[in-house]
Amino acid sequence: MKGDQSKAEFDAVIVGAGFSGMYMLYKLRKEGFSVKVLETGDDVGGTWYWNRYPGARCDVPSMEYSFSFSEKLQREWAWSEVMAGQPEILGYANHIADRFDLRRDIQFNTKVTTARFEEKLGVWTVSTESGEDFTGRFCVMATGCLSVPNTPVIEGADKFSGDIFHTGFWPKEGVDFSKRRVGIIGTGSSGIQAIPVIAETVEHLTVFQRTPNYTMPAYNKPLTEEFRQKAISNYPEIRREQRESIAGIVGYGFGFGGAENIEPEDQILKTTAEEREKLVEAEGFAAIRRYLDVQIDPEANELACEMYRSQVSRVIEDQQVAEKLMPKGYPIGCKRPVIDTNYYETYNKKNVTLVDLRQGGIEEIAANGIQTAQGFYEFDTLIYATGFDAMTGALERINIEGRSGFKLKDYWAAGPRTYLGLQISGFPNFFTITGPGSPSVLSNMLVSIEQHVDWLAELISYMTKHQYSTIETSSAVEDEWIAHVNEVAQGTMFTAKSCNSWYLGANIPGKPRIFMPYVGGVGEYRKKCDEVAAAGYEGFSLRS
Ligand code: NA7
Repeated sequence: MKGDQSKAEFDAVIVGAGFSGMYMLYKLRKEGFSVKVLETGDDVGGTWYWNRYPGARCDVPSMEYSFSFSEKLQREWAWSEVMAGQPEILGYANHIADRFDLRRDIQFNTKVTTARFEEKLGVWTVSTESGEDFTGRFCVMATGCLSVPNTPVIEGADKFSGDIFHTGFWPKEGVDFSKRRVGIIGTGSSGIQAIPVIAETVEHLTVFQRTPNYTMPAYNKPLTEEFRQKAISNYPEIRREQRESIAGIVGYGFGFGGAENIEPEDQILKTTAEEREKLVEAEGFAAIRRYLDVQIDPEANELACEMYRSQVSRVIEDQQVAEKLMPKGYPIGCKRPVIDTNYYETYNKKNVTLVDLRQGGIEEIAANGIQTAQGFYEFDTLIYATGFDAMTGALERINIEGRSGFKLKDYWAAGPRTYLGLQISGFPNFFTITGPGSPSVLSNMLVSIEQHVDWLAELISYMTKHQYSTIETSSAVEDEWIAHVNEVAQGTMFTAKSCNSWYLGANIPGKPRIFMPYVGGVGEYRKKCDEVAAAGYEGFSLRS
């Protein structure tokens, strides 16, 4: 063991074998450290392992939603579509595991229940549901941001007599929907992706919508070999731009339509109603992506919302249904943008019923359907597309104890506190990959994962070389970082008063309303992390 400075069995124990856990393992192993990865599932893939619902697809172009750390890997993996579907992304995760022989250091079917810092020994003991203990000098949480499905508490839920599924916990063998009458609750990304695909084969689909969403057509299509080769030869530039960008996405040669030629002077506030109407007629939803002021100016945003609603009414044949599908009262861009394929068109099908819960909410779930204040809807299969306890959920479900038995769950009772989304005061040698306070879910996750893992691997090598045994941040440093995270989020649509997103924890009853990710951009964030490292890990105390 390279860093054998303590009584730990491993240099690092990593929790989770999604993309972040896999890359952390690869990187640390390459540097000569001993690593054990513990994973609940029976294989790699994390989010893409669990979210197997029909229609599950990435909302980042696949050439960009890929790792850059291996030139061979990025040349040899041939994505088949502009936006890859879940089976292909899971295939990519498996390919990485095979190619770099990762599975030999991953223990599957292993649920971590506790991670405790043993102060006297200076090691982390990570314990599992089956009673095993693993010790590491470092403990790295690669537990994902959308890994704890949220099932709302609804009266009578246990009385439902048919099959029940959650999009975030979909059965491996899939579900045959033919001859089924299905009820689905939720119209976030998962619902919006699943609804059109399920509607294709189902006898009848009833959609229970609490809040209509803003969603843009994906314009997904097959990737040609010619385009792929061109992108590969441009990879050095694409990767550089990704790292310096806001969201880790260049949109190289893709664009969702309408957004390619935006100029800074393109402002919706400068347009007339007729111009806007003409544009929507010509370009559909894509017209709305043209304007830069929409993200920062509430008045501009409302004009974009009007354009959006006018396009909804064009696509939907029954205007009563169109009215139900129109988002109102909150801005475009407050929630995570949804990208869809044939979502609105689905409501023109005869076998699809939309229940707008704003006109009478769910009262209870019965054995054979849902009773709402506007009537009873009968079906035999229930799907929850009700999202996740995002960003903090997976961490708070593990009993994490730092110095003096200090519990993370207590420390975060009023909301998550971190320095750079990487470390928490009172928890030495403990790290979170893409944690709250880092760009994480606001960015291309693969870009952010690579940056966090590279930074952490360099830190662990530095500590080993200089014989430091612990690294720890302080609550004062956290305060400063949190103040900065809040400052940059102010004035954006993300934190608008009328916004209730999972970024804010607003989807989970009782969760503190805190804007969790860092909106300053992956480029700025990377710069900050590099400066911190260059200054001898400023904001952290290193001890021998
Ligand atoms: P989301 O975006 O959190 O969406 C969950 C949906 O479920 C949303 O429409 C909710 O309505 C709805 N919901 C939640 N609880 C209820 C109850 N009790 N009754 C009715 N409707 C309910 O989760 P997704 O899985 O779709 O997407 C998460 C991310 O995964 C996504 O952003 C991508 O990054 C990938 P609400 O809006 O709260 O009224």
